[in-house]
Amino acid sequence: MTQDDIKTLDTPPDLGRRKFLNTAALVGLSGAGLSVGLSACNKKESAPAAGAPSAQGEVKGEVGEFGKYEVPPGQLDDYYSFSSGGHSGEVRIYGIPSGRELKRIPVFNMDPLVGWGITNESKAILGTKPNGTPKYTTGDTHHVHQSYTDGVYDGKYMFVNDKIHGRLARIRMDTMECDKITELPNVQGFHGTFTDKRDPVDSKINYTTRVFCGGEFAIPLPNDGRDVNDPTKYKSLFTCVDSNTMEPRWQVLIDGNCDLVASSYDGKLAATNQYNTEMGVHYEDMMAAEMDACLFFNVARIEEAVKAGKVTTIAGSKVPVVDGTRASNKDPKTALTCTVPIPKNPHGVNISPDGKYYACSGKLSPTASVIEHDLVLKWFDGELANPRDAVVAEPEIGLGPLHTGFDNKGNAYTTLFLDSQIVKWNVAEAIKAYKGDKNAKAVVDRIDVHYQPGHGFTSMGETKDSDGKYFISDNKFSKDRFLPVGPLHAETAQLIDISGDKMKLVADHSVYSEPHDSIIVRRDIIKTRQIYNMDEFPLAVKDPKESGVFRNGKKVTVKLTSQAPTYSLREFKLKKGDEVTIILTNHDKVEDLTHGFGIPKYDIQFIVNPQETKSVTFIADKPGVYWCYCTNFCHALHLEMRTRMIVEA
Ligand code: K7E
Ligand code: CUA
Ligand code: CA
Repeated sequence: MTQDDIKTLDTPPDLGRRKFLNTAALVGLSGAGLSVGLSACNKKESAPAAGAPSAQGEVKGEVGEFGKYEVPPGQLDDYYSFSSGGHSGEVRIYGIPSGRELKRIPVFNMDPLVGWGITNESKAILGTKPNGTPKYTTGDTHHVHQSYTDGVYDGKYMFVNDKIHGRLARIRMDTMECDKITELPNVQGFHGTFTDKRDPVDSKINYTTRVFCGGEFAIPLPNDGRDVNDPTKYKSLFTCVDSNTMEPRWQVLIDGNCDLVASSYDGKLAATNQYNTEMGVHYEDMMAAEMDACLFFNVARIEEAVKAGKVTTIAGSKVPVVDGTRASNKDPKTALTCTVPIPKNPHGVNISPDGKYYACSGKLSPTASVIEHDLVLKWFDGELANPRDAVVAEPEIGLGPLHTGFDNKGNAYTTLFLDSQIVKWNVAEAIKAYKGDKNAKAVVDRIDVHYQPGHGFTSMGETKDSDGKYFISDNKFSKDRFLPVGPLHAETAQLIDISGDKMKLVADHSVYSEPHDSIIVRRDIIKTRQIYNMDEFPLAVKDPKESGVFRNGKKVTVKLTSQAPTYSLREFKLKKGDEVTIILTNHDKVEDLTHGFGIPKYDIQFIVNPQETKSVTFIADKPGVYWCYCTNFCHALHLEMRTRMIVEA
């Protein structure tokens, strides 16, 4: 910053900018020969024309109608949106309706800011190779869902899958940090996941105990080089993970593949759509059949079978596996699974908030199939001969239907990938039409989105408390909607007001690739902590006086604390070849007072939040002086917050 820059800060910046923008907008209009537009513009007292930059503080006319969706400076959003970040491997948190990005939670990726994949604590969660580096450094998060108590989010945990390496992560909602990661045995392409919404077996337990996980890619089991050329030996597994221990409880061997997963509100069923009932290993083969399926799992029967020991195991894993293949589950009275035929290559299965219906869309069919929960249960009781009769509606809704969200008035909102639209349709009307009522009309409204939507979801729509206020369309392409930033475009999460009869597009939120799937959660459900408790960390350096260098042969422990704007050690000495563990405890108790710790040339960087302890281990293989400095701006003397690491030759 030069002295000139500092001087310009004295003039209120808004005033100058506003003047400039108004003039520029007018010049732009007259330059284009739009004299009519210009006079209209004058009447509205400089309301910005479409395409012209709008000046701060002058939202009027067309822009003004969106005012009620704006969150003024200093005010808070009504909802959180928790979003999987796709192949970034992380989870993001946004405020809704503003679209403000509030946080990124590193999960399956590396993150130098917080030190994820760098600190010993994060590596213990991620798992490591024998050389101490993280086992995997890539991740692909697809679906986020929170823990439930009796059908509504309880604010305890969030779960997210990693498609690429078949892992499930748990995020604590009080700190919004990942605390456990489980790798599912014998699963490749772990795609859909859903927490159960109540315990199906013990009626006294209302809270989430299970997380269901669908394996998408069928592989030889075990996948150790045998049977690679025999596709008939390829199978998928549907896994249940205990949400408390994060250990896999059981797996179900199935034909075909799992894709998305849904769980029922009574805890009795879990469902997965199957697009590859053909068991094709080549692209064309997966589209050969006219009908694929939605596969239902009878959770109580599976758990009984596991208890009774009717299980096998697959080499390399101790997790009990039950047989859910079609050939072994023909008798409804004993079946663990029920196959409901659904038109061509469905994608997405979602349950309505009243717990009655699943919507499963045929990606290559313009339909959404409505499956009645109670009729699937009837099939399991032997009272419904044909599982296809559990389908009670199949409205034609548009091209490329994928995912469905629900409001609190019986309407469904489905993303249409090929049509680039959201279609609103009424479930009860669709059922009437399916029964032959000529006057029934399923489709209520349509709205264009920009462009090619993937997931779409309603506010609180995955809970009994669905409130019918907002829908977000997570789009796969943004093309011309934002300032160009090179070949990799921003992606869009478009906010739609669904509270009225007509859907109304109210905001384009730009998102860094990729806004894969999200949930919108009422803010009162989330209760976070502002600081840690020092006692939670076994390694905590509780008193700055405990600081120092502690040597045990070549193994050296350096203990230090931070308190703005200093570290407890001004310097510390090591010898070349030492295996060093640095333990840093942040003694600041002030909300938001985070410090960092970076060591040049040693590739170490992490932060410690108030009252938090973190550690790193490395070999001091480079002699010299290394200024370890605070990376997180914390104090007027932040730049002075350093300690000197001296590595003696
Ligand atoms: Cu949720 Cu894309 Cu992973 Cu549909 S899947 S879009
Ligand atoms: Cu401590 Cu910057
Ligand atoms: Ca198919």
